[in-house]
Amino acid sequence: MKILYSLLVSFLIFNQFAHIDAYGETVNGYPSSNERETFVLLNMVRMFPQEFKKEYLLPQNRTGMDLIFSKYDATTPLRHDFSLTKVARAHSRDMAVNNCFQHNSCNNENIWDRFKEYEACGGAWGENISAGNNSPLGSMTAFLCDSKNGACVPDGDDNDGHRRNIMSKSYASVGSGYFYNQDSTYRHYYTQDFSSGVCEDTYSPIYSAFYTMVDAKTPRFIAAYSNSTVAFQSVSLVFNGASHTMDIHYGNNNNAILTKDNVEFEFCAPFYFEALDVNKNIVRYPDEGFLRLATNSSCESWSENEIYNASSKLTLSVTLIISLILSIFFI
Ligand SMILES: *[C@@H]1O[C@H](CO)[C@@H](O)[C@H](O)[C@H]1NC(C)=O
Ligand SMILES: *[C@@H]1O[C@H](CO)[C@@H](O)[C@H](O)[C@H]1NC(C)=O
Ligand SMILES: *[C@@H]1O[C@H](CO)[C@@H](O)[C@H](O)[C@H]1NC(C)=O
Ligand SMILES: *[C@@H]1O[C@H](CO)[C@@H](O)[C@H](O)[C@H]1NC(C)=O
Ligand SMILES: CC(=O)N[C@H]1CO[C@H](CO)[C@@H](O)[C@@H]1O
Repeated sequence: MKILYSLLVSFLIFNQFAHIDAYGETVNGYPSSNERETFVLLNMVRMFPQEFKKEYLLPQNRTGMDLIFSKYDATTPLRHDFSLTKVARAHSRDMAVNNCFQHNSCNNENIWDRFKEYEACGGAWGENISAGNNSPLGSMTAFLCDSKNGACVPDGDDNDGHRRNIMSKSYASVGSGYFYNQDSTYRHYYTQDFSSGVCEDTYSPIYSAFYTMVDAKTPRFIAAYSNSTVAFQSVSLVFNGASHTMDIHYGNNNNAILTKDNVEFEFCAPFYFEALDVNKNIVRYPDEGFLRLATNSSCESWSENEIYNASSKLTLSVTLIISLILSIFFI
């Protein structure tokens, strides 16, 4: 009996932590849907700044938009990092709940002390915060514009700190945090936390992949693929069980932003991405489980099963607690 329950407990514990070595899953609610969208947009901007500017910035016709990216070159995509996502979410939450807007915590705890509490593998850190935007794309535009007196400032201006952080070649990983509180001054709070280090040893040529909402009912699926030696042959979106080949939107088979439009909207539908490389290896993103077309909080951005089961996490935790109690009882 004792051995049986001990085995059960270690299996369940192993199962709960197994995701941490994989890439692209959600662990304990990190990252959320909004945070995934910000992450894929970040890599889109870093890998193809000129193309992003032409497609998403210039049509907004704001003064100074044409001066953006006159100096900053395209650079490598960033990897997702859980500890950075946690510190970023914690800060967005702090600002939303305690209603402040600053880099230090609302109780004035120093920003870098907050980083040290969560993350220990970076030599250089940076943080961008924005508030009040109701979409990740809106928040990204505000960061890239770095507006002063109503006009976007040029690259290299004293006021271009957000854009400089986003394009910095010193960073290797990022976490984006988002928190909403309708009773706070700006309601939507975004934090991007960057690090020169990579805490988790998880490599995938698909650095990030998700979707952005073109309008309330129109998703555009986006995948960022990068490997200078191993090109992809094709990248697919498998949406609701049906496979769709994605198009190279920017770049080439070694370094690309791929997109898929015109997939019929279905709330909470499961999907994942799959790259077939020239060596015939298949890379799945996320490694395990399914992403979700989650336009509101009643559907999480990732689930272990294709058939969404909001209660499955709770069931697992309850089983774990019961088996722990039982194993203590039997020791
Ligand atoms: C951009 O805005 C300016 C002034 O606000 C306007 O004169 C111009 O026609 C606009 N251009 C486009 C392409 O919309
Ligand atoms: C490209 O992919 C190969 C095989 O997965 C991997 O060993 C290599 O480190 C990757 N190279 C780069 C530059 O990411
Ligand atoms: C979320 O969106 C779905 C589909 O539009 C809708 O049926 C559901 O009521 C929404 N839930 C919340 C909490 O807004
Ligand atoms: C969802 O959870 C319930 C309750 O634990 C379980 O009975 C059911 O089999 C689960 N369904 C799926 C599809 O995982
Ligand atoms: C901590 C940090 O890197 N903050 C930067 C975020 O962006 C602003 C731009 O307004 C810079 O001034 C900060 O240094």
